[in-house]
Amino acid sequence: MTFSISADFIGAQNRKAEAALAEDYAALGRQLERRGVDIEKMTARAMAYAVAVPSWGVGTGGTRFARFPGPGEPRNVFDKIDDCGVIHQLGRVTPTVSPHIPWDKVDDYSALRQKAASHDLTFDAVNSNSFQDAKGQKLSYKFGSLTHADPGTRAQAVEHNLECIEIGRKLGSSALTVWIADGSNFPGQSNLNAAFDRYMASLREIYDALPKDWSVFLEHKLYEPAFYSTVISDWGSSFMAASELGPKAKCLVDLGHHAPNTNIEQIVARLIRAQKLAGFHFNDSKYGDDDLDSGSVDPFRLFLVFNELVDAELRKAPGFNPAYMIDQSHNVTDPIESLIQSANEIQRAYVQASLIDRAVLAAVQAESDVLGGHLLVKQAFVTDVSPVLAEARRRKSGAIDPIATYRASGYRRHKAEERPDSGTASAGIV
Ligand code: LRH
Ligand code: MN
Repeated sequence: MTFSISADFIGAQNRKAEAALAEDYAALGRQLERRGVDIEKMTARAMAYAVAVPSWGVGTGGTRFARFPGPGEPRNVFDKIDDCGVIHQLGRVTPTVSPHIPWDKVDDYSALRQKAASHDLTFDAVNSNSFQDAKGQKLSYKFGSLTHADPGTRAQAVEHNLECIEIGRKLGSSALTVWIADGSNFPGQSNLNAAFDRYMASLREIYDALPKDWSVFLEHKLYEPAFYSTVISDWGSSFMAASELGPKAKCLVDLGHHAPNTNIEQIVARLIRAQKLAGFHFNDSKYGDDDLDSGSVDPFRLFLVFNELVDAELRKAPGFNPAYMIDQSHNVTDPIESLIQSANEIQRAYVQASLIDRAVLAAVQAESDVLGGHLLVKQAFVTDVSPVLAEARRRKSGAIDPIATYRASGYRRHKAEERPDSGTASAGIV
């Protein structure tokens, strides 16, 4: 029998924190009431919010230089689902897992689905992978995949994506996320226009194979691993492709995939207007695609993205139904703690942006009252909504203080005993 955290243990931990929470919640309630905000409405929104965790995020991540596995590393996707289960059990805001193929390939997908269900989890968008050569693969993706100059290699990559759709159907997913590393490192290495044409031809085959209620999420990225040109490098290329493909194709925004200081919230506003916002890969970064914990470097940027999302939600923007997913690499922290905290920071940005009275903001903007508008937005960002987030967890039988409860449970220590060290330290993101 493997170790799991009991509901009684969480309850016992919560009883130590309930009185302080009640006090903080009441105080915040009074503060918000003076601002015409009903704290119960905010708690209901927090309880309704959900973000997916990446299956690949519960193992220790690495860089091209090295990866330093921690104790009790998940050995396979079933271990990963157990760890995703703990993140949801304590935080109560991550009911779905986004799988990655072939990293999560198994023989019996209904067994995997049942395993997830045993943790109240379901599967979100499936990620294909034609940026690595899988074991036994005939043709290499060294020089590209869906846009490779060789038709055989493109066909192999298309076939892989069709296989991902089949796996997703078995897992109950309804979307395929396609990020490709295709690009070049030298001017003259590839024809920039022809590469995009090849991308469109390959995506057309994938798009036409999508089941009726499915979507394909196109993920753009400025650079890495290609360092001169990347075929789908920005939202413009992604939007062009999604528009040519059709209504089932939308643009996925990974926060780390832009040049430093890019106004990502405006890209989000544009994609919402065009009904082409697929959703997000949330993370944070200071320089490149650092895949750091959401809200850990620039929480104001995350908040400003949610300011656009909540505005769209409340004005009932047509076609607005983004998929919220985390995509991070946990190189120096316990991945479970990082994902609990990151989901909390994403939920925090959603609640903070919900504090803004949109009618009042529109009125001051109509008056070109510059600081008036800024102060309304800033006031929401500087409001500590922690009691709302903790109360939402308590009401959903989660942990008032999930990180402290996780540490007190000794879950990682138990997993270190149950999961013998694979001892295979390698380089790379997983
Ligand atoms: C590419 C990316 C993509 C995933 C991978 C793990 O940088 O963001 O979404 O497939 O990370
Ligand atoms: Mn991503």
